[in-house]
This record gives sequence, C-alpha cells and structure tokens, in this order.
Amino acid sequence: MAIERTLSIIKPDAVAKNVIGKIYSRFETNGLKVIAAKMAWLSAQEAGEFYAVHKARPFYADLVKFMTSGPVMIQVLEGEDAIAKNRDLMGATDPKKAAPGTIRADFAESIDANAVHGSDAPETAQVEIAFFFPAMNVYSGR
Ligand code: DGI
Repeated sequence: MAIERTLSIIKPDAVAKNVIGKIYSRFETNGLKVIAAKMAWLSAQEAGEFYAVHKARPFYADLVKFMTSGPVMIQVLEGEDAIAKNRDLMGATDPKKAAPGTIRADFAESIDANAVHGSDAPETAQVEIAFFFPAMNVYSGR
C-alpha cells in the first residue's frame, strides 16, 4: 500500500463543539500523521473556490454559507492509503447513513453540518493540499 497525503478539514460545527482533539486522536490511532495544519475562517470566495466542483448543485449556496459560518481546522494527513483510510474514518456524507464509530456518526448533526471534509481521490488531494498549503509548510512525517 502506498504512502499518500490527503486534505482534511474539521468543519465549523465540529470546531464549535470543541472536538478537534477527539478527531485528531482518531487520525493518530489509525496511522494518519498530521504533517501540516492551520486554523482559518474561510471567506465566501475561498469556500466557493474550494467547492467549485459543486457549483451547479442545489446545495452549493448553503454549503458555502455553512463553511464560512465559523473557523475551520485544516490539515494534511499522511500515511498508508491515507485517502481511503480518512474517508473510512469519516463515514458517509449523511451522518444518518454513516457507520457506527465513524467521525460523522459520532460528531455530525446533518448532511449540511457533517463535521469533516476529506479528499476523495489522489488528484483532488493534490489540488486541495496545494489550495491551502504551500509546499514549504508541509512537513513529511517520514
Ligand atoms: O466528500 P463528502 O463531503 O462526503 O461529500 P461531497 O463531496 O459529495 O459533498 C461535499 C459537501 O456538500 C458535503 O460534505 C455536504 C454537502 N452535500 C453533499 N450532498 C448534499 C450536501 N448538502 C446537502 N444539503 N444535500 C446534499 O445532497
């Protein structure tokens, strides 16, 4: 299995709930290392650009509004099979459908306020990491 990097965001609902540490603990106990991190309050332009792939979807405006409703914690995770592993830890987009023990099942309220983001493929991971972190601010865990 290849060592990969993925972009993770702890969304405003989970930051407001004070569970950054609990979510980091899940990354760490599952072999994912935080190799870059920053807290930020995204502007509508940043959130809109980050989620540009969803521009035509009916929920796009609500998504941008939610992602700018408070600070987020943004990190690069590195580890074996990191992209799929993080998606497994996150659980399904709709927390009502997320498997027990996943981050979304345990910490998310709704499909809008669903606690975390994680890149879904190597190509998107690369673009999303570059969007938030210049290469000089990413510290390989190896
Ligand atoms: O990768 P995910 O976050 O699991 O899901 P995604 O990339 O398909 O969608 C990005 C975000 O957009 C998702 O975390 C929440 C929101 N979203 C996706 N599908 C719906 C949605 N929001 C609403 N209200 N309704 C949807 O069907």
